[in-house]
Amino acid sequence: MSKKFYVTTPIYYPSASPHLGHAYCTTLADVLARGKRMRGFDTYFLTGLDEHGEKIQDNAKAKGVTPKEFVDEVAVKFTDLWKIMGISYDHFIRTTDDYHVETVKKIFSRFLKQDDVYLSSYTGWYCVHEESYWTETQVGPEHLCPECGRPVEKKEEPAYFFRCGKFVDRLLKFYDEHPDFVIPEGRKTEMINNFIKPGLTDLCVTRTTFDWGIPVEEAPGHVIYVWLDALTNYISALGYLQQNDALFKNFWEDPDTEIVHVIGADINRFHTIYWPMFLMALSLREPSHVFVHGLMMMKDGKMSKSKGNVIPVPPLVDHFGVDAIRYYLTREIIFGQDGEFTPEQFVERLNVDLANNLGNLLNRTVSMIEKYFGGEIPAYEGDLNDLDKNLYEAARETVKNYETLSDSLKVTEAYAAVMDLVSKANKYIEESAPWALAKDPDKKPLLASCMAHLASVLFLAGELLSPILITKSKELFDQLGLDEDERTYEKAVSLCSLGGHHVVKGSPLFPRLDAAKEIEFIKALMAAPKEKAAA
Ligand code: ME8
Repeated sequence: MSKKFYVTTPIYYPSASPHLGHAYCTTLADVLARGKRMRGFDTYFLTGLDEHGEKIQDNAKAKGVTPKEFVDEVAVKFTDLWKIMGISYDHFIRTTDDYHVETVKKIFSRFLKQDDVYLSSYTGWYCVHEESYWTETQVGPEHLCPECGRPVEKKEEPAYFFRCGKFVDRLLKFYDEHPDFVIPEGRKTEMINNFIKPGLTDLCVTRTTFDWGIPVEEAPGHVIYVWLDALTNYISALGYLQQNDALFKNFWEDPDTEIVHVIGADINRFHTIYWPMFLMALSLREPSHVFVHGLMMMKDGKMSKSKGNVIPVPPLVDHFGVDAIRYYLTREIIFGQDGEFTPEQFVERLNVDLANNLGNLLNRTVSMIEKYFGGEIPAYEGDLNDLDKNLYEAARETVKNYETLSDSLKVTEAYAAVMDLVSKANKYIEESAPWALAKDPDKKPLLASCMAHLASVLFLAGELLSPILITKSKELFDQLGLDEDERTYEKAVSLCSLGGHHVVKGSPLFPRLDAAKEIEFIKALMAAPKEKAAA
């Protein structure tokens, strides 16, 4: 198993402020990155912005600023959001960054030299909103964009094209040899049936009708068209074709690095068809996985800035705390499926899982250790009965499942497994009935064993959940009286004895929410007027 991990999010369009949909994808990638770092993997986590293109140019014009001024302003909103969401990226790329521009130009020159791109003229149905050309069949008799449903326009212009036909057989062979390249696999079948089988048309990679893009040195008037520019970010950020390419060597060139692109289903085609082809043309290795997550939906369809039905994240974080939002995003939408955001489910999820399950387990355990043992965690002296033994077995099993599930990118399931252990620990309290054991002095060893087991399992749960609960896991460790240097993955998974540690009761980790009040609060946020991206 490789000990190097490179994870990326899409680079978002800074056409309007980020919303919960962007936070969803970025949080998933962050949870993956933190989970791997926690387990000692050499990890690199990239996110950023896709700043070129006609839409940005139009938005800037409408605002009376230059495109660069426009993107500079929105970029701060993204970096500010990632700060409050605790996103632990190693690098934030902007496609207007000089090093990226340099790499893209070099790649285009190489494609030109290799005859992978050629000059032609393009006539097609173009959707300004999706920045995509579509075929006659795709737009249908009504000439509507198959992605967003808006009217498309017929366009003709000189353009360079990437020869997809040259790579299609290699791509299919690659799919065959790497059945887990696209996760979930159904997303690959979609690509084969909808795009490859009907006959893949060559991809337009330059444009001449706007100039907000990377200029093509060899063909004045052409700018690199959005997807070649955007997809290259995954390697330009590491220094590909630049003087300092140490990161590229370490993370991309090493065939053992696990490379994961986390994306939404809307951009699947670009990541699973064209990106591998570009890499083949460059004789570079392919990513290990493209992880296609579902979309966050609202009652009226996909949450999106052009619809204006977005939920702003800062007031949510401010009100519920960063950990609660991170937990909701990771846990609620099952990976690979779309999920609808409703205030009712949001509050319910936080109350059931965080307040009633995890918060309650910590609260009860710390209170009992105070009450029965003066606050000192008793030493573990073996599993004294079947209940103890079963709990530790479940804990060991959880670690195994957690690792396997997170390594196969089943993020929701990995954390659900940990929460399941927390439920088992609560049940263990009911079954062990420590309050009854406490009444009989002969049962003191059993009582001690129960507390020792609970403390170790809480330490384990806190550690496994720490990639999500980035602040509350620390509070949990504080309440268990753990020193900073003891809070390691190895120690937590060893289920070692915490005997002798002094618990420190704190405020509840996740106080129970007043559902009616909180639902009203979220509904008011949803109803507040929002900025709408020009479409
Ligand atoms: O497509 N639910 O940028 P973009 C979940 N620049 N995820 C959502 C979402 C929602 N409602 N809305 C957006 C682009 N996303 C290109 C990408 S990559 C080389 C270039 C997330 O700003 C989701 O991950 O439109 C989706 O794929 C991405 O934002 C699209 O972001």
